[in-house]
Amino acid sequence: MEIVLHQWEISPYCGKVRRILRHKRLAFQTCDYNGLRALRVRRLTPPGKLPVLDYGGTRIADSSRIAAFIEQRHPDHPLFPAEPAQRATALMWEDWADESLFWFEVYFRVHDAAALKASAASICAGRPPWERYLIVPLLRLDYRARLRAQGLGRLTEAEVDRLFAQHLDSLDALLEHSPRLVGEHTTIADIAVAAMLDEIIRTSHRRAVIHARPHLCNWLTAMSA
Ligand SMILES: N[C@@H](CCC(=O)N[C@@H](CS)C(=O)NCC(=O)O)C(=O)O
Repeated sequence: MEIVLHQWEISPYCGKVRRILRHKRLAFQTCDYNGLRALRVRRLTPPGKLPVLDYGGTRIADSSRIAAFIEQRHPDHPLFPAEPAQRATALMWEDWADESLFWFEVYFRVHDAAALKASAASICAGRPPWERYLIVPLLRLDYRARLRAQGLGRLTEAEVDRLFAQHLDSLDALLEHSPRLVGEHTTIADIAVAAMLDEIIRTSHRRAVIHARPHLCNWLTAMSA
């Protein structure tokens, strides 16, 4: 079965799907939409968002739908706990990572020149250099507008840092006495949260505040093993 992930390397949702496929021990190829190739994403799926997964002849968009699809086809190494309350908790974590933590990642990317530069290098890799001068300002403008609509974009950087630190403290406290966010084994909860933190670690100097939390740090290391 050929599996192709249509992605941007730096998209945390695409990172989430890479983690899902690795967790399931599934071989896959990636197809990047860097630079102006991004214009082709709408041909893959009308919402124009990535990740999109081609699984044999089936095309699935959206990381959560991809997770559910893969779980159904490959039940070994489950992503979703069988016990109903644990399953519900894992789904809530996934939603929190996708809908809340994601915006911190975006904020730290577009409000920091160094992080934006590192992201630009990835999002324009393999493309003619001039595309970077077109795409990066557009990306910055677009995501700053989305952040304002979402709400975080109206807060000062100090306030966003305070809220982020509070989330990290919560994660660190929860992980002090538990090896994973839900139960003993890796679930979609761990994968979704780690995928968002991965991108902050990759491009932002905020990686230091993540690494300062020992239990969170141990969990991230265990998750990457
Ligand atoms: N709910 C979707 C969100 C995907 C998403 O927002 N992807 C971003 C990249 S991080 C995207 O495609 N942005 C392009 C756009 O919104 O035009 C999922 O879980 O896959």
